[in-house]
Amino acid sequence: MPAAKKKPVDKFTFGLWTVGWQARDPFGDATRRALDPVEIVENLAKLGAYGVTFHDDDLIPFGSDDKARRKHVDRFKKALAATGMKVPMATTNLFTHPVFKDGAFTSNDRDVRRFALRKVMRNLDLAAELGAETYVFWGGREGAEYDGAKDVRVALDRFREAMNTLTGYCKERGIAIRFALEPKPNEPRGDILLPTIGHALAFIETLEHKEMVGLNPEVGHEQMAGLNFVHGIAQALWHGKLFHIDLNGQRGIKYDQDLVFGHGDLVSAFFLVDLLESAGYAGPRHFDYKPSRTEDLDGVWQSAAANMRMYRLLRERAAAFRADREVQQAMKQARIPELAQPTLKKGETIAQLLADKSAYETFDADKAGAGGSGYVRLQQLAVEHLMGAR
Ligand code: DIG
Ligand code: MN
Ligand code: MN
Repeated sequence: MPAAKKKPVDKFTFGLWTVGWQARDPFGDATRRALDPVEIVENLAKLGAYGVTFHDDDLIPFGSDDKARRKHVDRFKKALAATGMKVPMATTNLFTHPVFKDGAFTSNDRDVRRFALRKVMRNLDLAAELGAETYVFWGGREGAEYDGAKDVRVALDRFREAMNTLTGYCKERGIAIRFALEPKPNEPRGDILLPTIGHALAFIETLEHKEMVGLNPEVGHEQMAGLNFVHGIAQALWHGKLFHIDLNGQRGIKYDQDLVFGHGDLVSAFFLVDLLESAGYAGPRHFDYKPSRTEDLDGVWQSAAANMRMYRLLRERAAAFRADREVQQAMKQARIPELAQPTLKKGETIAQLLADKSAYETFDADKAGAGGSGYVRLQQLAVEHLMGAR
């Protein structure tokens, strides 16, 4: 397989577990053969991807001895070198093996918790060896099906202890990597701890090395909870905590679909790209999706290419939307630029506000409430750009 020729302009990355998913689900066997990590690296490089990401077990089968581990790593590194592919992010599989069936960092079984910490430490060393800048923590098994099974207050103590221990490990070892928590409300657990961006942001503030810890939000995960992903990303950016992002598609509040990016709520995907681009988000555009179980291997590679094409198309359309004079005019009419103006005048005191009769005593609330915003016209312009109708 020829290595990728030109250096990719976009930092599009994929998890080994995405295109490598054999499409086993709770109701059916695999419909595809396993893909070797080297085959994945070569195929994604050919499609123009920038890099790959991995869980330890995606690359090194669980339980491999050190010799086998080194062999897997070395052939992976050879493929990376041959194709120029990068590894911007790594993470740990703390959810497949039955040992984690009741969680990893928050398992009631203390020995499991200690095993989980050591498993992450080993993979943090490998992440550093491969030059990863971000280390993701998706707590897929941290949770419960029954409220009596887990005292969440105590579970959060253990989760915080794990984070403090692991950030301490990185500091001790001089591993310059940032942690990114990935929230999800449920599945595979009935309820997962730190279920949304909001919960995770609050939790991060309690950590010993909170400056090292941010977020890796996933489109479908917030949408599974019925939340607005664009708003969640905006708040993550506002906190300076958008360290990484998992892009995919989700069609409403149901099981985690992990569709191709944009194949779920397309209008939301349009405004997400508009936000990421206008905010100058410089991190990888990481696709954490699953090629549908109905697809063969040709379909797998077509789906990978579709993710990147969707992002590029949406970026073009969002730029055209912003450049459209009619849109700019509609934004002005909706007084969107005015929101950026502070409510108080520079240096205005409480006394001065209280003395300003126009702010209350003579304020005409009926007149102010009568005006129309023109948001619908603005939305129509956005959707017409999205549809290529402008
Ligand atoms: C699922 O959305 C999770 C796992 O695939 C992985 O731990 C993480 C990395 O992006 N996403
Ligand atoms: Mn998902
Ligand atoms: Mn994810």
